[in-house]
Amino acid sequence: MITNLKIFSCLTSKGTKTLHVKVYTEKGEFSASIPSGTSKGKNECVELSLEKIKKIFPEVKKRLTGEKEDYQKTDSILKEIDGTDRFEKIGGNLSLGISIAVARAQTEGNLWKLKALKKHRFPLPLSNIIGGGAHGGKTTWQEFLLLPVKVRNPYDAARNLIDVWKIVGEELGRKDLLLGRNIENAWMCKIDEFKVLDFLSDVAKEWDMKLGVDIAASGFWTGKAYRYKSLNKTLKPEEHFNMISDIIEKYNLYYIEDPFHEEDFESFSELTRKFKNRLIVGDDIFCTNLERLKRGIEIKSGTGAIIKPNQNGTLSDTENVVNLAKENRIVPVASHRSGETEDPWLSDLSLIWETPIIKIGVLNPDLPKQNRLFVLWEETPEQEMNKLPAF
Ligand code: 2PG
Ligand code: MG
Repeated sequence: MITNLKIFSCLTSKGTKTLHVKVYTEKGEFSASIPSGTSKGKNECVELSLEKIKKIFPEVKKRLTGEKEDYQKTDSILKEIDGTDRFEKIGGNLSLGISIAVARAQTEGNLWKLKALKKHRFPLPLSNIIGGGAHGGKTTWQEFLLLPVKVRNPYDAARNLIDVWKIVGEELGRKDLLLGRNIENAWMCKIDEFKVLDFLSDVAKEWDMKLGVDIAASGFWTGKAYRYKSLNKTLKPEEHFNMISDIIEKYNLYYIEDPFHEEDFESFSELTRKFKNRLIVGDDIFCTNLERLKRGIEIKSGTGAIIKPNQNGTLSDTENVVNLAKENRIVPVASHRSGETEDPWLSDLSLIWETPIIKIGVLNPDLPKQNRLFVLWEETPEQEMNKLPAF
C-alpha cells in the first residue's frame, strides 16, 4: 500500500531543474527522476515547473495515499485527477514520476520484472556521434547517429560505440574541425551536413554500423519553408524533400528521424512509399501519443516511432503506444531526452516493451543507462541481443 509520496527537485545533465519523486510503501521507498527535452514536440504532454507542481501536489498525494502499489491503477487515478489530454493540470512530469516510482514499488525496485518474459531481447544502442541543431553544433540537422548491428552483448555494443566516437573526435581534432561537445556529448564540428555525412558514411562502412540522422525538422521549419543556417539557404518543402531523398540514397542512410516538420504527415508518408527498406521514424510528429500514432498509421507515415515516456505522461499509456506500433509493424525506438538524470529506467522499459533499438548517447549523460543494461544482461534469466528489426 502507498503510505506516502514526496517530491524533490534535482538537476538534468543540462543543469536545468527537474523532478524527483519518492513513493513510500511498507516495503520501503521507491523513486524516479524525470528527464527533460530541448527540441520538444508541440504535442508532448505538459512539463510543469516545480513551483506549479508544488501547488497541485497535496491533492495528488491525498488521492493516492492508501492505494495499492499498482501502476495501472495509479495511472488511471492520475488521469482522472488531471482530466485533460496532455496533463495540463498536474504535469506530465509529475504523473510519469509517480507512475514509474509506483511500478518500482510493485516490482520491489526491479522494473524489468513488471512483465514476465521467457527471453529478454536486448536493444541495439543507437548513438549520437556528431550533433547540431537545438543541441548545439554547426549543422542545422540535430543528430548524426551510428547503430552497431553485429554485436554479441550490450558491453560489445557500448565498447564499439565508445571506440568509434573517440576516433571520430580525434580525427576531427587532427583536421582542426572540432568545436567541442554538445549537451548529448556528441561532437560539434565546423563542417556542414554533407561533409559530416561524407565522413561518417566511411566510418559506418569501416565499422560495420548503420548510419542514421535525426533531422529534427520542426526546429528549422518557418511555417512555409526550411531555413538552413548551416548552408545559408532556405528550401521550399519540395526542395527539402528532394534533398532528403538524395541524401538517403547517396549515403545509404538506414535511419531517418523527423525528416519533416511535425504536422507534415503526408511527406512522411510519401518518403515511406519511396524508400521501402529504411527506418523512417517519427518523434515530434507522434509525440508518443496514441491518437497521433493512429493518424500516422492510417496513411503509413513512417516505419518507426520514437518512444519517450515523458512525452506521454504515464507508463501504461506509453505501453499502449508501443503495442499499437508493434501491431502495425511500426518499430518502437525507446529514447532518452537531451536533458537526462542518473535514473536509468529507460533501459528496463526497453527490455519489457521489447523495443529493438534504444536511442542513448555515448558515455555522458546516458552512462547510467548503459551500465544498467550491463547489470540486466547478468540479472535476467535468459537473454540475447536484438537483430535489426523487420518492418
Ligand atoms: C530527440 C531528442 C533526443 P530532445 O530529438 O530525439 O535526442 O532530443 O530530448 O531535445 O527532444
Ligand atoms: Mg528526435
